[in-house]
Amino acid sequence: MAIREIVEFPDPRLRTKAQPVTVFDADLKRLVADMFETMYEAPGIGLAATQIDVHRQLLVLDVSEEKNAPLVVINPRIVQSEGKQVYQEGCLSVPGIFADVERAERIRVEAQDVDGKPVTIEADGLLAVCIQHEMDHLLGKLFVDYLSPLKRELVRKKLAKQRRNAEPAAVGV
Ligand code: GNR
Ligand code: NI
Repeated sequence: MAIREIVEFPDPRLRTKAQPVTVFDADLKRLVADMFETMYEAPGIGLAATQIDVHRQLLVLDVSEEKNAPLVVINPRIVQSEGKQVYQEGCLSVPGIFADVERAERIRVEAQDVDGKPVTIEADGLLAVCIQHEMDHLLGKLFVDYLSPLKRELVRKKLAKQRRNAEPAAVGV
């Protein structure tokens, strides 16, 4: 297992549209294991393959308090959605930024598990938010895209400043 580097906004690789997973083999299982390790270490409650520069329709989630409810979702499609909820979202690719986003309250998702077996997931509340957030990543979309262009520009500047302050120039001693 390995922790993978998480790509951050405004990196254009986050705009890549993911392709379906077609091969359910040992490589896929290794990729899923790396994604869980990367997500738990971050720590986050979800991770889309897009965020580690793998452009396949694959996401992992664990919205439990105890971090004992791992969920793998492959080639997901939302087949039903109802209601509305607003949740203050964050994103590992947009670190330190939080903003309210409106999404469906309840969704039904048809997907596949790591063996390729069809699964149906009924989700509401935070799990529904997280699945919709991750599915956006697979389309090259970020939660900051729901903000006004002005606010998005402020986010970009704040991230640039955070990076300047976090990474002092490497000078020898
Ligand atoms: O860790 C995460 N927390 C979170 C909080 C509110 C709404 C969505 C999320 S997903 C995020 C991890 C992430 O960036 N997944 O793509
Ligand atoms: Ni995210």
